[in-house]
Parts: sequence; C-alpha cells; structure tokens
Amino acid sequence: MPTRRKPDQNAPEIVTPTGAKTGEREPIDPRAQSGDYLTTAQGLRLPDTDHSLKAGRRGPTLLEDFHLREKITHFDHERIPERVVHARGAAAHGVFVSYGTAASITKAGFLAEKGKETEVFVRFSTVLGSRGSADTVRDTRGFAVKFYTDEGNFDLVGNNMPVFFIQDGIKFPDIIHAGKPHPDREIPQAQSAHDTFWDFVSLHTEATHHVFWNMSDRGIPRSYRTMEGFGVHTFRTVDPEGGTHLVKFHWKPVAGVHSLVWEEAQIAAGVDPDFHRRDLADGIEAGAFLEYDLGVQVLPDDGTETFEGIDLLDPTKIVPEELAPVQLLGRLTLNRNPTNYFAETEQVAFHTGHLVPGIEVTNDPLMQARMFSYLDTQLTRLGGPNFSQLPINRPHVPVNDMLRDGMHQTAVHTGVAPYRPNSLDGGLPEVDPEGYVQVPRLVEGEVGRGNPLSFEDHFTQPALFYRSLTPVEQAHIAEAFTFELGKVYEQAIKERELAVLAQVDAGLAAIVAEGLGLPVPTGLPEVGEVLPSPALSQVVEVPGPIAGRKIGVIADSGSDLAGVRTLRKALAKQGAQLLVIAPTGGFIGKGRSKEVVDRTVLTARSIEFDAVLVAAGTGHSADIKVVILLQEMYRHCKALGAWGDGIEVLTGSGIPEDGPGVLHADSADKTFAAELIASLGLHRVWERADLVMADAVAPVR
Ligand code: HDD
Repeated sequence: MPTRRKPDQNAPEIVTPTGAKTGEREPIDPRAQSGDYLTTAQGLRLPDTDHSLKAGRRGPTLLEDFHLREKITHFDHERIPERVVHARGAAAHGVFVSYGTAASITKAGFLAEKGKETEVFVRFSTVLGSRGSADTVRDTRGFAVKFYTDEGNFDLVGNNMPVFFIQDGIKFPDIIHAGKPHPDREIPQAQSAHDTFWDFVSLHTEATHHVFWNMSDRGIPRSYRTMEGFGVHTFRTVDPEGGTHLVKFHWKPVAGVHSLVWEEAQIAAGVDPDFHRRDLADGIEAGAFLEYDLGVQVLPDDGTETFEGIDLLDPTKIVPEELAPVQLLGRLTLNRNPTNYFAETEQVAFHTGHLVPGIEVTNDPLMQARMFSYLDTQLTRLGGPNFSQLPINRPHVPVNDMLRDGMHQTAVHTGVAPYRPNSLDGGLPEVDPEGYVQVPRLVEGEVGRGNPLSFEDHFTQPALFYRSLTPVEQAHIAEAFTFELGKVYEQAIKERELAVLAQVDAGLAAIVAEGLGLPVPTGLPEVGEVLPSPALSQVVEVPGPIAGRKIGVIADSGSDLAGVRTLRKALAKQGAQLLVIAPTGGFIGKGRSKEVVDRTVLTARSIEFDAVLVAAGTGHSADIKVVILLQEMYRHCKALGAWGDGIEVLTGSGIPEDGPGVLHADSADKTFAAELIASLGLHRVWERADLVMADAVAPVR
C-alpha cells in the first residue's frame, strides 16, 4: 500500500532521462550521446566495430556476437513511416517577437505582450511527394509553425496558399489519393500533372480556386524565404474582456514574394533536388536569416460568419486584402538550423488542436476534421501516444498531464494517483479555472450531411485571383494548365477541365484549349466582372531586399579581381553572396589578389544564381557549359551583366548586348553594383518572359 505523504512534497514529478523535471526546459544534448569512446547501447566500450565475431578468420559468424546483432537490429528499424502528406520537408528554429498590436483582439500572451519573445520551430514542406522527392515541383507548400509559448504550444499549421482544395475534411483522403502517384505503377512522383488529379479536381469543382493558385507562380516558389504563408481557415480570437473576433492569419515574407519560372523549377528538380532546403540551411548558416511578419485580417464576429458576402467558414475563399487589410502582429526570424534532421524535422508533430487561450477554431468543416487527424496520424508515424515527450515536441512550460505509460514512455513519473480528485498525491494536479475555456457558442440544426448554399459558388474567386494578376502571371497560369492537362491521357478529363476554365474565364479557356488542340467550350456561364485585388500579384515595380540571393561571376586568372572584390563587398552589405565561377577549381589570381573558386564551369548551373556577371579580362571560352549557363539565365528572366571586355563573353554566347536586364559598365564600380542590386531587387526581367514559353500560351509576345 502506498503511504500517504505530506501534500507539499507530493507534487507528482516527472523526471526525464536528462534529469530535468517535466516542464523545465531540458538541456538538450544535441548529440544525445556522451563520452569519447564507442560503446554499445548499454555503455559497454568496444574495441572494434568493423569485424564481426567469427570462428576463425574465414568464419562462420557467431550468433553470440551481441554487438553485430544490436547494430544490425537497430539499423533494420531506423525508418519510421513518412508523413502521409507533406512527407518532404525542411525546418529551422527561430524566434517570434510580438509587436504588441494584438492586445485588443486576443489574450494570447505571445501575441498580446509587446516585445515578448517566443521560441519557434518551423517546418516547410511539399504536399504530394515522398520524403526523397524534389523540392521544386509544382505543388502547394506547407508552412507549419510551432510556437513554444508560456501557455503551452500553439501550432499554426498553414500553407503557402490561402485556400484549400476541398471544403470538408471528409474528402481529404480522396483528394490525396487522386494527387498521389497512380496505385498501379506508382508514377508520377510529386506532381499533379496526371489523370487522377485532374479527374478529381474537374469533378469536385470546389477545388478550382486552389488549382488556380497551384498553376500560378505560387506553385513554384523561389525559396522558403520568399513565400507567403496562410492559416487558411478563419479562427476565432478572444480578447481579455471576452470579446470575440474572426481572424485570418497571414505570414508576410520580408524578402517579398517570388517564384521560379517553370523551366527553372524543372531543371532544379534534376540538378539539385534539395534546392529549397539547401537555400534555407545555407542562408541561415551565412547569417542571412529568414524573416516574416505575422499578420491578421480581423473580421467582425457578428454571428453571420460572413464578410462582404464571403462565407468565412468556406476554406476555398479568401477575403481580399483591399477589403480587410492585414494588420501586423509580430516578426518571426528563423536563425538556427536543426542539429539532427530525424530528431527534429522528421519527428516534429504539428496539430491544429495545439491551441492557447485567446485562439480558437471555428466550425469550418475542413478544420473540424483536422482536429482529429493530426493527433491520430502520429500514433502510426511516431509509434504511439508519447510523441509529445520528444524534445522537439515538448512544451517549454510545466506539463502535468496524468497521461501515463504507453509505447516509448521516456518520463519516470512519480506519485501514485494519476487521477483527480485524489487524496494521495496531495490533491495534485489542480485544475485552473483560468485555463483554456472555449467561448460559449450556440450549436443548433438538424443532423445531416450537406453544405451551406454559399459553399456552391466555386468560380467567382478563381476569376478574382486570375484577373487580379499581371499579364505575365496570367500567361504562366495558362502555360501551367496547358502543360498539366497536356500530360493527361483521357480526353474526357481535359474537356471537363476546359469546361471548368470556361466558367471561370473564357479567355483563359480559349488559350488552354488552343494549346491542347481541343475545341473551346461554348454556351457556359462565365463569371462576370469582379473587383480585382492587386495584393494577389507578386510582380514588384519597386526593388525589394536581396538578402540570401546568390550572384555568380565568371572569371579566370586574367580577370579584374579587384572589381570582383568591390562587388562582393557591396552585395554582402545587402546580405547577398557572390560566387566565383572559373574553368577549374582551386584559386584564380596570384598572391594577395588570389580568389577562391566557388564553382567550376562544370558544377555551376543557372538555377543556383539570381544573376550572373562576367568579369573584365575573362578570356572568352566557347565552353558549351558557359553558353548554356548564360542562355538559361537569359531565358529565365534573370539579370546578366559584364564589365569591361567581359561583355564579349556574353555576346559570344548569344546574349544581346542591349537585351533587357543586361547590365554593362566600364568597371565594377559602385554605380554598377547599385544597378545590379536594383535589378536583383525586381527579381526578374519580365520583358523576357515569353522566351521560355510555347507560342500558344505566350500572350505577352
Ligand atoms: Fe494537413 C500534415 C497543412 C488539411 C491531415 N498538413 C500537414 C502539414 C501541413 C498541413 C503544413 C505538415 C506538417 C509538418 O510539417 O509536419 N493541412 C494543411 C492545411 C490544410 C490541411 C493548410 C487545410 C487548410 N490536413 C488537412 C486535412 C486533413 C489533414 C483536411 C485530414 C482530415 N495533414 C494531415 C495529416 C498530416 C498533415 C494526415 C500528415 C502528417 C501530419 O499530419 O503530421 O494529419
């Protein structure tokens, strides 16, 4: 029989393997190992891990070789199931600092308190591909943020698009089955350009708005640094006086919103499948931290759950920023790479149900289903119910949850009464009346399956999106539809999707139909005039920041290396990096003017660079790799430049000297650097956009 203890000594303590009591911030040993000697899992020192224990030099191997068996057994079980969606991801640690501007809409301390710093972990991902798939495929990107707040963990599990494919979570398995590779041959990997995807979305036309975002430049982001994020659903916030507000969360990247061009994305998928995760890790390592502002659109919680006729419970709808501006609440800075991919990026478990007082969910039927799925999926993926104890998932506040035992239990719980009320463990844990209490909301209605009528409008908002974009962005959408549907085998599916497009925008349908060689659907009602939302366009007219950008400079030992150094300095001041590309590795130049070669002509590929320059004095090379590099840069609408006689290398590779975005100067001086920085700040030279498009879909030509 357990003995009764004095209440003040009775608090049930949970002691973790590292010795910290639960709730205290654990001193995480990133290596999860200590000592300088190789040991078994039991701590036994080993003299040799390269030879199994054999009877004689020529074997056989003995069953008693416990080290061999332990090593192989553990290896055999190293893999855990990858995420059923968002399997491919990359992550970073960071900090969120509140501007204090949210105090009137939420009591959540991490948002309301000015200057409050909260640790975060962010995982970016693609949706459709397997863990080893390429980063730059056309897809939605996950943008999942875990805030380790003083009131427990809050997860904002969002995407880089503000709408979702479906309105009700019950269809989630269906859209994912349709988007994933075909079940017979398991192809294609990580893409939507196939029959089952287009079959589904043409039959479930609520997907149209999200499909438009996928087919737009948003489907192929330049980097995580230049990606917007959205909480998608409408959330309910509760202020300190108990007032409620409906909000939509936005992440606004400080570096602006930018994308790849489609050919570039395709090349990158082969040349550097790790393109986005490399950029994320390299940027942080170089000190060019990623920054985003968290903002909200605040909408009145007036009982209608609509705003200007837009149903706020429908996750396929946006509220244009012109109608409800995004108010900024704080800044997120990603400043630390994970130490171990598996322990952190793979094992992190996000959940829409990880909420803090002041932030609540709404009746959005997509969100309601998510509230079940995220907890449930971890049981298989992380092998049981104790995944919250993994260091990356552990809250940074005391945890006293009365949850006990189970697979992979790492806590050593004390006390005898994990129930309440109890009289044995001093009555602890107590409940806190100030803890998370949902605001009362009235629920009524007949039980049944079905949607509100307002969920039936599937086409107005895709039209709003399409018509708010610039011609070049619209051309990219036309190109993407034509490409993807061109990969579909079944003509009936293409025709059905063309009919969908015709109901959104007849002009777009006509371009795509022509590209597919199919008749333009006629006699269908088209969305009438819409009020455009310029905030949806990502084309900039004023140069933005260039931190994290990479600029290549083609040079050799005869080049003007002083000029290279001037440019490097000017670019470094902006957080951008200059990389020397030379015919062979090692160094170029001599003595104190020696320069390290960062890339050889063989290892450099255009996709890595945001601009490429040719230094004065560089000997003209007819190397096909140089020609391909420069021509791809030109086709992909990126800045090119040269100083002095470096221009001859450009023109010798077929780049017109007076082409748009081709910079040249006599020397690599400050003026040249400023011109380059401005050109990089515009992201692309869109005047060249049609160079990389088929005639049928290049209306800008
Ligand atoms: Fe989901 C993962 C985002 C709808 C079920 N989802 C997952 C991740 C992100 C999103 C970013 C990866 C998290 C990570 O990096 O670990 N999901 C969304 C958004 C949605 C959405 C923005 C709609 C607005 N998801 C959604 C629905 C369901 C799920 C409707 C099921 C009913 N999602 C899951 C999941 C995943 C997941 C199966 C897979 C791995 C995981 O959760 O941890 O539970």
